[in-house]
Amino acid sequence: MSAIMWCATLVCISALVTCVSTAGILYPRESESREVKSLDGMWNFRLSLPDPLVGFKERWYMKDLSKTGPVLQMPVPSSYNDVMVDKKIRDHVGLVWYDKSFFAPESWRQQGYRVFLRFGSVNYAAQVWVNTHLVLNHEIGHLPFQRDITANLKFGRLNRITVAVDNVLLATTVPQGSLQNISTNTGPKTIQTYTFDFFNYAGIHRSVFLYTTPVVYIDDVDVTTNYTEDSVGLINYKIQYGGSLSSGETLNCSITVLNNENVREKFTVITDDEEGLSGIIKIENAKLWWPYLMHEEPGYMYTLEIRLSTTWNVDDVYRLPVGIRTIKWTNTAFLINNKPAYLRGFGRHEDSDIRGKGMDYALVTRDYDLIKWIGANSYRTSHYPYAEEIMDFADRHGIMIVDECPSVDTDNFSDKLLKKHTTSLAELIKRDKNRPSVIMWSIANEPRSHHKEADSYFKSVAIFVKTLDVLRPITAAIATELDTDLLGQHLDIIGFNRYNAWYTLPGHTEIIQSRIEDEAAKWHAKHNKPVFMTEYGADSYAGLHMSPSFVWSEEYQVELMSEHFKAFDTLRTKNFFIGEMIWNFADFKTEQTVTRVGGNKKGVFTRQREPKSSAYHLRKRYWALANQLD
Ligand code: GCB
Repeated sequence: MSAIMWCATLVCISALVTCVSTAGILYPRESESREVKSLDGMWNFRLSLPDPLVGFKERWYMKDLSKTGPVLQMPVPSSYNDVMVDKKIRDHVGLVWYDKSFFAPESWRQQGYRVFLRFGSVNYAAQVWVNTHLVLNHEIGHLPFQRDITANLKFGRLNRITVAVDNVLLATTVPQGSLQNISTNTGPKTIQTYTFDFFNYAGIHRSVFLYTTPVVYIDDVDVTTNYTEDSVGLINYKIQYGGSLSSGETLNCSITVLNNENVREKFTVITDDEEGLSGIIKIENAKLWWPYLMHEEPGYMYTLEIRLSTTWNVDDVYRLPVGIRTIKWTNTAFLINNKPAYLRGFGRHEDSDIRGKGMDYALVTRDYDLIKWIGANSYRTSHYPYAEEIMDFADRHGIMIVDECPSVDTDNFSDKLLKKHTTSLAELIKRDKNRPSVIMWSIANEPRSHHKEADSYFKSVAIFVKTLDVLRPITAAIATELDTDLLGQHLDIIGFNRYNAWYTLPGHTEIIQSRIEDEAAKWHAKHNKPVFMTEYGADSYAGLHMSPSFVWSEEYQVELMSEHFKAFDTLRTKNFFIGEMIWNFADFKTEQTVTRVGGNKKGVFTRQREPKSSAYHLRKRYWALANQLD
């Protein structure tokens, strides 16, 4: 199979990728006017073999997948290339096909509902048919996409959804990859290669929902929050509706505020327009959203109950969780509710045995329990947006999120890539803009930012993000050397990744303290901006003990951390250093390489979420820091 052929596969899938849409992408929530039906469960599944385009050539979307040949049953959500033991599936490069039948109740038609089909994430590119009609194209994994499919449904009968998923990564995808042709004893073969250090999991990774709305419906809501000195919480809101009003029909929007016990709050609304689509809500004696351990009641969330009434249609009701807090940053500090915050956190991955990146509530619950057990208050969604269900936990537990787009290891700075990169940020910001937990937008991880094209490329990315959100700072995780980096100048807050005594001079933990102190100070001196460490760490093989400490042992990981802690303690006295995020929360799978033993082992927890010695060590530090600072 030639590379051209593979490219054709992807182009075929992504040809209809449209510009950034202005429509909303609110998370589906049940209400008096909305039903939500999950399509999670077992789906039919087939690899597109032997010819990657066979599914298109034979038009598999026109019939039941099971009628096209032998199918497997694949769980959704999950990564198909982690679930099965067949190596052919794990290593498959190119298209796979899914389909599922579902029932669309006749009552939906009778009530005049619109029906939306929504995917939380399909990695990497997806094309979706409903009853043979092409309804959706989406490129870039980790982000939701949806469409009103009412016109394509058969009510009172079974319907079929078919999804083609393409996991190929190229120079113009986000993240990037390339294909390589190799010869094997069974003939030529194309393999996917990439530079990033996590497994290229693929499939339908998050929940698939059908949800209904009235004909005129709440399409999007924008909120920003503030508060006055006399404890009045202020919520600026703006509502966008979808659907069109008939001639002579009027519309009215009303809001109720509920506290976290679902009891109506004392509030007033001052609307900007006759319809009540935008305005300001004032809540007396408001409780602020605080990060974990900065307050005895972290993650306090109100609910905005939004009711959209029209003359002739059914009212639409949507309940949006909202936390009231402010974010500010100066040349030296990051402040939440006007109080300087120090980030005690992690880099993480959506990764676990068997399900891959498949969203799993049990795992998410365990992870947040561990995050709180260890005394952390933050993490970076390295290296892509995490599931909305995961972000909900962050809101509710008061965990601060550095929200990252899927740009990893960027080494070409073409206009085509820039467009996709900014599209990923637009979709991310649209999805997460209302979340109090999101404190920064991370626009990249470790781009080759010494290339001269990186300057104008990242200038454009930063300007683009500011057109969408001026209230949160922009950051990135920089690995380029300080002297040659061209990205830092475009950020509000500098994040830097360094692996002293690991990739650089392994075994020599004595280099760490002075190097980190020196480098962090230089980043600040160069840009006059707050600085935090977005990655440092060492692999350790759980259960490997060596005395004196030796690379890969639990002891070495602990020792390396201790040396960083010394540097961080000095830096904290210098007044520009705003946080530390160890790499990584838990061990995770990577592509096969001889530098990884069953994956990356820099976790302080194993993949099964059991603590290594480093977890206890970090716990001691994070709790001590919390007690000093909060
Ligand atoms: C990095 C990358 C991260 C890797 C890590 C490592 O700099 O940002 O994706 O996993 O190093 O462990 O090598």
